[in-house]
Order: sequence, then C-alpha cells, then structure tokens
Amino acid sequence: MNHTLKLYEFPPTRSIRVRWALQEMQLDFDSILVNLPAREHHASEFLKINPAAKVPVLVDGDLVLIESVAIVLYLADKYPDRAFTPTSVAYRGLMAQWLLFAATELEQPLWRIARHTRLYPAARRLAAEIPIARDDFCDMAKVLEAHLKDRRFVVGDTVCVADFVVAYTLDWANEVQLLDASPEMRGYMDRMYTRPKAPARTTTVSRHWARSHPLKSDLAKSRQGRRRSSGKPWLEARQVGTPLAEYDGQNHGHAICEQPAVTVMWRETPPQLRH
Ligand SMILES: N[C@@H](CCC(=O)N[C@@H](CS)C(=O)NCC(=O)O)C(=O)O
Repeated sequence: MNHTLKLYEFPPTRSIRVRWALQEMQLDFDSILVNLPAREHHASEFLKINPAAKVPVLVDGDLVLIESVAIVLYLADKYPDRAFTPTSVAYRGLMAQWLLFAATELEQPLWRIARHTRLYPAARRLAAEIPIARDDFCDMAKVLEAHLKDRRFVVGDTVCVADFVVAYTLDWANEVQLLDASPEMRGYMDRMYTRPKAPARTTTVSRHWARSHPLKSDLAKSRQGRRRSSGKPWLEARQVGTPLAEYDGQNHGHAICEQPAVTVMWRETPPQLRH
C-alpha cells in the first residue's frame, strides 16, 4: 500500500491515540512498525524523520508531525466532515483542555512511574518517585472522575479526538492499577474501548496479529509461550489480564493489535535471569 498518510507506530504506546483517530475517521494509512525494544527508533533513517526518537509520527505528504496530541488535532481539523471535532469554538476549547489535561496532568505521572519502574536503567530509578507520582495522578484523576459523572464523552454529547487520547491514557493508568477506585473513569474507558473502531486494550493482542506479524515465526515456534530466538530478544505470549508489572525487565516492549488477544512481549533479559 502507498497511502498519503503514514503512521510510525509501536502499539500499545501513545501511538494508539493516533491509530484510534485514524481508524474512527476511516482514513487509509500505511502503518510502519518501529520496534522500540529493537531500538529501531534510534536508527539513522528514523532519526531523520523524528530526531526525538519517539513514536508516534504521522507523515502526510511533506508534513511530519511528531506529537500524538498535535496529530489527532491535525486530523480532526483536516477532516471536519468526519465529525471528530466539535463545531462550536467553545467546545473546541474544551476539547483542547481535555487533551492537554490528559497529556500533562494524567500522563506525566504515569510516565514517571513507567520510567522509574522499568524504562530507566536500574541505577537511575528512584523508588521514592513512584508513590509521589501515584498521588499526583490520583489528585488530578479526581477531577476527571467528577467530570465524567453522567457523561458519555469528555466534551458535549458526541465523541471527539480528545476521547481517544483520554481513554488510552486511562487504559495506561489501569495497567498500573490506578483506576481501581474510579468507577466513572473505568466505565468511560470500557465504553470507549467497545466502540467498533477502537484499538485493542493495552493488555490485549490479537492472534490474528500474531499470525500476520513478521515475528509470527518466533511466536509460533515459542514453546509454552517462551523461547529464545537467536540474535533476538525474548518473546513471550500472555493472555489478557496478566499484570504488566510481571514484565518489569531491563528493556522490554509489547505489541498489540486487533482483538481477540495475545500480547507479545520482547525482553532482552532471559526470564530465568530476571530475579
Ligand atoms: N509527547 C510525545 C511522547 C512520545 C513518546 O514518548 N513515545 C514513546 C512511546 S509511548 C517512545 O517513543 N519512546 C521511545 C523512547 O523514549 O526511547 C507524544 O505524545 O507523542
């Protein structure tokens, strides 16, 4: 395929936000998988596209966009006929507000938790950061919890791109057990993820994906879900619902796609050396 829109992605990272918007808008796009655990985001070819070495990136002709929130706003603006942006200026202001609330108030503590539990090298991790970040998240999450009472969407009565960003961010929070006492946010997130064009949940990967992905042979050959593939990181398959914390390795990633589901995990540390 050679579509105008190209999405550089690695699910289930923030690139899910963009995939979700593209799928709901029913826009054709080329998906380019950037394997983060294999450090493909540091390859010189990719750095030319995004010197920040991160996904997602959306390329639309000559335009290159490297921020997930900017990308969904761009798509909403470019395709107003798809109706994922409110028509009123006031509602567009609210949409921007909730997008930024998700990216700055909710996501940042989640990012700190991720970095200090598994992304930073062990010597750089600060255990004390984690409870502080959890508290920071909970303080701000209360605001959204109250806002969502008796609401289906974050702005008005119709879905907009802010919902994709907020719902994905809540799913991320759910992965680290930060939504356990938040029925409104949980209900909202569950409803959003049952939409027909929603991406798979973070804990979910499709067997279809496992069959069709280039790594399928590794997965297929895996014995009881695990094997060491020559020259490649470890692969594991797990069923929906296994806590992410179990995969707290030095360097790992996971990928998901359509439902129903298996999650594929890469890690560079063999499982038996984990402890
Ligand atoms: N603010 C950026 C953050 C992008 C970002 O941090 N992406 C992560 C995946 S969720 C990434 O590519 N990380 C690679 C790395 O940090 O090495 C956005 O929202 O698009």
